[in-house]
Amino acid sequence: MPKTTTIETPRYNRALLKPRILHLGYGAFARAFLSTYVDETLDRTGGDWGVVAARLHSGVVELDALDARDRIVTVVAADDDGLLVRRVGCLVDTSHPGRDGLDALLAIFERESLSLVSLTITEKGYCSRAGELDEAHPDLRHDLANPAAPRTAVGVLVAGLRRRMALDRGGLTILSCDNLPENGAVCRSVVLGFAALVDADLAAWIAAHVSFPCTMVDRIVPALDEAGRTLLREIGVEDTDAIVCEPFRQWVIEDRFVRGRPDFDLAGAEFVADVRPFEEMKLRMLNGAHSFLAYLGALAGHATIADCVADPAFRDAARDLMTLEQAPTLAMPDGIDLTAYADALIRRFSNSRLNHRTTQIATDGTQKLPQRMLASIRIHMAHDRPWPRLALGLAGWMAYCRGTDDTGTPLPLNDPHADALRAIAASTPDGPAYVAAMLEGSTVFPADLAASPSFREPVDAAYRTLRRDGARAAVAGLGKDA
Ligand code: CS2
Repeated sequence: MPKTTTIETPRYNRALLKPRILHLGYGAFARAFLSTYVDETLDRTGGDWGVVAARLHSGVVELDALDARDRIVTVVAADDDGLLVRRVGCLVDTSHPGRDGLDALLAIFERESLSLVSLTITEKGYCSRAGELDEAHPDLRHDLANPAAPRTAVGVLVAGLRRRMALDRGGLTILSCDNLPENGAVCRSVVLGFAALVDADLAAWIAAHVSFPCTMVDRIVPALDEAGRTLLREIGVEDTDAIVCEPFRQWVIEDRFVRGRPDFDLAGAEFVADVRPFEEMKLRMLNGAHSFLAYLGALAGHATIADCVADPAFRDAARDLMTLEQAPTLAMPDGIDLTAYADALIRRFSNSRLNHRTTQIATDGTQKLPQRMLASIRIHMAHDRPWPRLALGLAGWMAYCRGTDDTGTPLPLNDPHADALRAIAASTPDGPAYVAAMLEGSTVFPADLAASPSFREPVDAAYRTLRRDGARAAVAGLGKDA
């Protein structure tokens, strides 16, 4: 049993809540992150900031389960010191187009009370390419041809805002909570890009009335597995979709809300004028190290991030990646100590309660690698500095995409471009020809990088070492000749 278990329940009057926030993509992260911040703010202030939890694709069963228990969400923050169980009460409704019809979801945009639409739709949900609307995206093409019956979050946002404009309900704030650099700007660009293609007046109205603050979000929230369920049973939590996550959380937000906002700072959020340095720090140091450990760890047979950092070779390499190859690319405001940040991350990664699977973090590599690794590599290339750990991280992703670990055990490949990646692996023998084909055909590498010998050579060399020595030895060898 854990050392201490504390249970918190809502202290505010749930009867006062109204649908003021619509959250699209209400999965594990949103439960543990957005709802906890809203809930703790309500504890301090009371008020009417209720949340409607929406999913667009999967998730009907989870939303039904939430409705069945009065929409109380159980979030368990766990580490080796103990557990904090929070019964989150801020949900006022759930919505799913596949269950309730699209009209019911779009009607929420018509509500006078609606002030904020928050998003956790993952990197791929933005249907963007280099920060702009990817008009070739198959789902977007569907939505552009059928703007009243959208499938994508971007199409839903534009259709919802159209309803709002038609009823003259006023603007609102769209708050991206995904791990993308300048997530608010990307969101604005895809929403305006889509709107401009379907209705120029709507695009102008959105530009004038809707704000898209950028945010940096951070809390490690693994998918719940058997170990998590066992822990929940031990402490008497019966919700099958309760969340086990780390105690740490950080939310840095640009304070540009056009229709009010909860005082999230009372729950620990930081409002700043420019989120960019914090986003870059988190994306490169935390998420970059995560991806490095995920691909190379999975190849070496490590099931979880905690297993990786229990292995000294991986722990040292992850810390060196952060301090030697990511921190030097960052320009932080005074008072931020990146070495201390790296040490804190290694401690968070060691949380043995979390069971954060390397194969979970390995998903969607094509969407993650640019901001987690390529951005820093460009900076090193411009300064003529070596980047062996980032190169090995990219090589690890390429090797992972071939579908087996170093002992031949299959690895799951989940990625929007998985078919194309599998086709490259199937048609190219492992080795330099495969690296070349991935550099050119995987959609990850911009043409200028893929064509640059000073980019190709380190990746190629890292891949050779990885295949010759295996992932563990390649990771252990990092820094030996530095
Ligand atoms: C992880 C993130 O799955 C992943 O790619 O790197 O979900 C990570 O756990 C969060 O960003 C932590 O805030």
